[in-house]
Amino acid sequence: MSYSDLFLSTSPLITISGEEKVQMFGVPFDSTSSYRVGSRDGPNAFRQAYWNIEIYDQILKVNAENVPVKDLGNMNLTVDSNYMLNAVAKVTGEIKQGGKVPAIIGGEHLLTLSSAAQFEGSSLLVFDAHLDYRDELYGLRISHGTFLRRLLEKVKFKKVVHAGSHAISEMEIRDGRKNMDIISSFDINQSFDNYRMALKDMGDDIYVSIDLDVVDPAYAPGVGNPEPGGLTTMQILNLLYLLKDKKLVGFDIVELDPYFDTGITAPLAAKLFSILTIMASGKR
Ligand SMILES: [Mn+2]
Repeated sequence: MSYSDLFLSTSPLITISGEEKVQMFGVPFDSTSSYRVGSRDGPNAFRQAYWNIEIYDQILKVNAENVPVKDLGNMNLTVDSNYMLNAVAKVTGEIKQGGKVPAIIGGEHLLTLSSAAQFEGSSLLVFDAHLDYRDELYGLRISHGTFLRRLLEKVKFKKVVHAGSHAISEMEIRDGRKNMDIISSFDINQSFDNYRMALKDMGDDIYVSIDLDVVDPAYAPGVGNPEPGGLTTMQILNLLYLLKDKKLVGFDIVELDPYFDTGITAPLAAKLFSILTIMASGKR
């Protein structure tokens, strides 16, 4: 029996059959969420949106409906962080070992602590309103508000770039700066130059993690911790298109909370997924 047999169930899936490069799974987990819970139901809201948007890409000139994807289903429901982190590490590692690109839909950002850890030596690109670089949050050292600090304590990446921040603490920016390039949403709103420059030093292999709260609540209300001052939809799309010559080794899209969505955020998550899937499949 494989880890995916052990940890994943199958229910309405977005599999597009063929010789796939990308294998996705959902992580219905939100038990360290510090504000609005509900992202445990993000993966299925994402799938529903994915089947209902147009996924021909006008920039990449590729129809994502013709790009094979295997949907492995959702991880077993749990409220135990250690169970979730172990399962995500094992399944992500198994997908990687099989020569495929893991794509993970959250669920809260804590899952990235395990998924990105499978790609030591690659570069890490995080889009997030928050730095998630606290030492602890509400009594937890393992939390969606501390994951990036925990990750960088144990895993050595070639380079770490954090893009789109607009909700940070002084301690996080002071400590975080030592280990990563931090490019705020305000900076990006002025110019993409710093982002382009940072990408140059990242090498080819990049793991991408997108917390949907990097996008302004006007464009993405369905998240756990909305913060005003975020990117526009067009900005996040254009930032992703700049990755088209990179090799995406894995990616995740997290913090989709359907209970606060108004039909906007899930389709955005689906659109971001289709772009990353086309690029990760080498079709661009
Ligand atoms: Mn986050």
